[in-house]
Amino acid sequence: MNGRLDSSRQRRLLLDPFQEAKAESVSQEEVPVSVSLKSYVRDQVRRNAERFSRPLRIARGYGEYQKRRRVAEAVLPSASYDVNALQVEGYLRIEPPPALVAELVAASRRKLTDVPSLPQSRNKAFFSQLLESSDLAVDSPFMRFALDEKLLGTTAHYLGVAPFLESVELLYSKPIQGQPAQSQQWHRDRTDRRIIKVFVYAVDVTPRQGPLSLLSRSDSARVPELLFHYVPDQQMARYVEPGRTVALTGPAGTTIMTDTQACYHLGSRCQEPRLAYVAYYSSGFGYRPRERSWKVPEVARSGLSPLQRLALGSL
Ligand SMILES: O=C(O)CCC(=O)C(=O)O
Repeated sequence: MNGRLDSSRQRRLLLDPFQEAKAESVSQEEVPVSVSLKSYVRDQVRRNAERFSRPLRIARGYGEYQKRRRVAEAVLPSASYDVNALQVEGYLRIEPPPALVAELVAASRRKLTDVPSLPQSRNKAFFSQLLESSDLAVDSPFMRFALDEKLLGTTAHYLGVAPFLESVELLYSKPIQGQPAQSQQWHRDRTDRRIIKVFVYAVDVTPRQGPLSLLSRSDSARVPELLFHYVPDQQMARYVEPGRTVALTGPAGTTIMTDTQACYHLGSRCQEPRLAYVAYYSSGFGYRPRERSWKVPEVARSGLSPLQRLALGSL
């Protein structure tokens, strides 16, 4: 499905943006899953080696790290959502200003309608990431949401440092046949000691749209460390009763903050398409190099707060 939209497809998408991809659902068989002892050992070695890179990164960027700590300490409790719930449960439903959410939902839906073709994620048959670099100007609805001062303040409180914005994505999840694969299976994002992902649904999400589903921090802690990265349901059931899964359903605009490093999670087990915006924050000094560097024009920079500048890696 390449090329510009013909007018009949444009009409269909406008009438029901989710109908078309349903018809184009792909088969899970297209994603090869090879689980072997070799890949297990490679995964474990990589996981542990990556952890050791964090102190080295902090040593190399010590001045910036200290600045991130100072800025986080200066965040007032009133400028933050309930960080305690995040500490205890590992996730939190929040209610950002309704106008900000409505603008993001509308922009997300427009993006889906306007996209000339659904880009195929390299390794996940069920995902299309719809945002392009032109959507990520500092004043775009996608970035203004990610740079919301209260969201950054809460994340700073939780991480203990002013966060770095690793990525902003608009994920269109398609129904596919076959067994759950990759992030449709239980996993934790082992990329930093703590991270925050903020999900905003751009459509109503019921169990049919494959909600983000997770285990609380304490339930997640019951799962042994030495498992494969992706844990099938049957194996997870040995450690945590399936009934304890928290399926985060909700109407369009539902906004969830979660530490996907601490909490086992999965999602996109869709029977009907889902559209979700995801902003991902780390300390900027995690187990891996930063996912990207942001280019902030000088004129835009002067209008940003210290938290916003640090989120963009600009000191
Ligand atoms: O598709 C989903 O809801 C899960 C996404 C996920 O696993 C992640 O962002 O880490």
